[in-house]
Amino acid sequence: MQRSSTDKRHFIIAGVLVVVVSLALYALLYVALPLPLQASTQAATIDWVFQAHMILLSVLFALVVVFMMYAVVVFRRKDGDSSEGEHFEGNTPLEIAWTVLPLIAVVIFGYIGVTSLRTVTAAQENEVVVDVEGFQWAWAFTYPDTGAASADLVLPVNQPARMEMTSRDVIHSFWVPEFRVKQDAVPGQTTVLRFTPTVEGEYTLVCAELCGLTHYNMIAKVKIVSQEEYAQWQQVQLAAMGKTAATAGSIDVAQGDAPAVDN
Ligand SMILES: [Cu+2]
Repeated sequence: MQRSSTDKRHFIIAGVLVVVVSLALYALLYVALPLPLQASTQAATIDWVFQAHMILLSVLFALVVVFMMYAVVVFRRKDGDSSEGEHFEGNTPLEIAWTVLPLIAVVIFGYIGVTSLRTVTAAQENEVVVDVEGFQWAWAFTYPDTGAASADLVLPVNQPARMEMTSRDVIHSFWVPEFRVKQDAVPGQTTVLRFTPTVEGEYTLVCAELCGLTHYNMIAKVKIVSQEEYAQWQQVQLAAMGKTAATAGSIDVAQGDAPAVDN
């Protein structure tokens, strides 16, 4: 009886320490590893999944390290004690717990991953389509709706965008950290990346796939602007290319149907 009540006390103390260390570690990670600006609707979903994993990591770290350090410190050999430790074998409830609980955690996180991926990649109405071509070591953007072409990626705020991507040479990867989503551009294939920018401003598109000598400098400017500025920019691009909006086809996507913003 005496024995089991002491065991219980050890478990309660270690349990409280696990909770405290988990919270402290998560707070530390949250402060020490701040995420970039959240500038797309997809970013909110991805950040939620990311933070859920950070919480899980904090708890797992605390669970392992607290019990280990507690045993090392509290059950250390006392001075003058040269006796052998107690021998014991097996603990069925504990073994069931450490098999079933991780299994449940894996299934829950698998479910969260699949549903979040479906949300992030879902097709949306009124998408601005941009053909993106990656090549060693730059990016080219063309707008099939108007025929405009640019070395900068310009998109209207709060309107879903769909990148139809390919590569001229080797595999590249389209990544704007503030939008969170990332997708490879593969020679001979068209890959698709969707995001809805939510904050006007200038961002940097970086290649996230090691692709050769100046991979580090394979960047492009991304400008998220209002619908009006976007329409104007399209006109300017077309004028510079010797086309007009009238001959280049419809520019209504940009000007007319301003999207119903639902974010
Ligand atoms: Cu690249």
